[in-house]
Amino acid sequence: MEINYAKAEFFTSCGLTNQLPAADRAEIAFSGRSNVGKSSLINKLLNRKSLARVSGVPGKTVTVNFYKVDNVYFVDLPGYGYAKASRDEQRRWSQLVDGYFAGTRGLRLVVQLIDMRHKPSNDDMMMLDYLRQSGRDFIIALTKADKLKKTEREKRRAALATELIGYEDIVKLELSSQSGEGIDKLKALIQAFLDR
Ligand SMILES: Nc1nc2c(ncn2[C@@H]2O[C@H](COP(=O)(O)OP(=O)(O)OP(=O)(O)O)[C@@H](O)[C@H]2O)c(=O)[nH]1
Ligand SMILES: [Mg+2]
Repeated sequence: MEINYAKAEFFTSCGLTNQLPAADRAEIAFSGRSNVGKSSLINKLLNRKSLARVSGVPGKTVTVNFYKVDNVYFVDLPGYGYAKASRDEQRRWSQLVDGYFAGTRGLRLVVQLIDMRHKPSNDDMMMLDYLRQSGRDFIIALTKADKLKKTEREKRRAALATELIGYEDIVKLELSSQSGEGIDKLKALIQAFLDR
């Protein structure tokens, strides 16, 4: 069944694993470092200006946010790698994310966001490794592509081929929540994983 993106609403925000909603439907999760564009991408997919809160202050809230999109949950995972996060906040992040992935949930696909402009951070590489080890299906969304001029983009594309060594088999999509580039392709992929 084709997802009806017009039927979208905020569902719940969880700061603790025991607050996660019942795993009663398929889920698509969005993961990536703080400020990479997770909330912006969710808003773009849902064609809503500010359903998912776009952060002015990154790394402030460590929560897993659930959106109900038709009969699927879109899950906005807390961003990692925020330089100013305290140890306490980092611990809360790990517990929450581990708790989310450890649960028996209807997770169909993780969209792992990486800023196309920069070399993936150590945290990005750790997250990719974590996803690979977990055996989850995931794809890589290269965000903020609109910020790169044509030649810069070609350079970054070539560099990423070596920076993301070991992930040649993973689908990579160049995206922009600003211009809308790649959004239809991402929707088609999400649909394919839901229909599998
Ligand atoms: N130019 C451009 N800016 C973007 C894009 N996506 C996000 N941004 C900007 O990047 C900043 C962070 O975006 P968010 O969507 O809040 O990022 P996030 O990953 O949800 O951040 P956290 O919630 O802190 O983890 C905002 O200023 C956005 O406007 C994009 O595709 N292009
Ligand atoms: Mg966000």
